[in-house]
Amino acid sequence: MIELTFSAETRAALTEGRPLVALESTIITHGMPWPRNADVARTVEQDIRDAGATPATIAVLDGRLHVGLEPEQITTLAQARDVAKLSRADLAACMATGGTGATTVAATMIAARAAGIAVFATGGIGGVHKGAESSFDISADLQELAQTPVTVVAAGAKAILDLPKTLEVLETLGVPVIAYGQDEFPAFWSAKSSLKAPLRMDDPDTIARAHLLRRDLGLPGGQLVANPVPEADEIPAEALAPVIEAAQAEADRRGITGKAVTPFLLQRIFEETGGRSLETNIALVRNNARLAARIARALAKQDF
Ligand code: PSU
Ligand code: MN
Repeated sequence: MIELTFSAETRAALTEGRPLVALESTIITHGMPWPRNADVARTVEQDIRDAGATPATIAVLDGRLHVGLEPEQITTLAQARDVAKLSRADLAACMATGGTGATTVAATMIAARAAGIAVFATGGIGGVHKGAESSFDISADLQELAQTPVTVVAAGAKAILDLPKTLEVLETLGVPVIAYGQDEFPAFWSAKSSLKAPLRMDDPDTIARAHLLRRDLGLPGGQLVANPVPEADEIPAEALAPVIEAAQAEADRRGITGKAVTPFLLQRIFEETGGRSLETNIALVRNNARLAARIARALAKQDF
């Protein structure tokens, strides 16, 4: 078994069988600017505590895989430069070389599973990028959802992605995509996408039950819970579409590829919306953290 490094808080919760929620760290290092990123990381952790669960932010620090970070480790990571963005392909390599890296959805799922944490909250998952028919840019997050048994709460997939293709790939991979409390698949900054989600659930207990039933059926993989951003915080899809299109065109022009694409687009959209996209991003991550905590509690208390 892999050796994990726990924070005092996560170690106590795991020992006592209390509900935990995993959190990724790429959103801190590559998704939001300093110093707001450190602030948000701490606030989201507190949201989870307030909702009755224990947060476990995941990252690789000097080669060690941490499950739960101490407050000063979050601060250090949030302002570190040249932190690697780790997915399934490079998690072990970073550890082998004693490096420091932030975990994406895929790598966070791997670490959560290793630690015995079943629920994970993030902003949005990676997916099929626009133009994937020529670039082949499909996030490893989708494959991970197909093979690692963690329930991931996200605000859908980012509108910078090709959402219909993302849903098609998730269907092919057998990943349950569950819209929370509405029929439509949410589009990250917007609550609606005009695409119908394959599944809908309206309470944490049902989501927890489905998680356990998949396990009992011997099915690999997790579930994607698509939780719409609260309406008061959303940016309507129409307002965002031209901004996204311009950012994507610039990325193409500048030849930006691979794992640099998502951080580049997020940064450009942040600039072009005068920072409004960041406020929406923060609101939806907090909303997802609260729902994830409720699902984790439902899982911990019930023996379905
Ligand atoms: N959600 C956010 N901000 C982010 C990400 C998600 O609100 O920065 C990150 C996640 O870590 C996700 C990654 O796994 O973007 C996807 O990157 P890629 O498209 O390169 O797979
Ligand atoms: Mn990619």
